[in-house]
Amino acid sequence: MRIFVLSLVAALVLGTGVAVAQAGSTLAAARAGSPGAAGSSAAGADPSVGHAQPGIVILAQAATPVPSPMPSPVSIIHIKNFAFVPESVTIPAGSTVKFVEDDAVPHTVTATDGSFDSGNLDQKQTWTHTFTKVGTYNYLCTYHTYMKGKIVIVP
Ligand SMILES: [Cu+2]
Repeated sequence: MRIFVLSLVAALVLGTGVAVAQAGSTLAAARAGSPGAAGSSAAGADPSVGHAQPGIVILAQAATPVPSPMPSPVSIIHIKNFAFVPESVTIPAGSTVKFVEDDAVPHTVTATDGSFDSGNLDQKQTWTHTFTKVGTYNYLCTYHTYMKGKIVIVP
């Protein structure tokens, strides 16, 4: 009986020892594998870093055009005393032009090729248009066709 208990205890101890040894070997295996795993994950991280860097570049590229249209190209053309002031502007593609109607009588901003048309603009009204394509845009006021203007969009 006592021997059995002792052997049982021994078996438990041994079993625990085996379990510890197994856990230890598992840890050892994990440790042994971890440099390889770390190496492979590092190697795997390299492509992801490589992807992340172009992604950051793309984000930077995407972020650059977002602020740039805001500070730079909003040109203001006043409609004043039956004239567009300035009569001619040269601005880069993507620029937005804001027309400000200063006259007491209504005017329009109408492209001669029909590519844009503000419709009726009363005093103090504004109208904006963004020019994305390079080209020369002649426009006039349909109420007073002698009122002419020109917008040149350059790359
Ligand atoms: Cu007019």
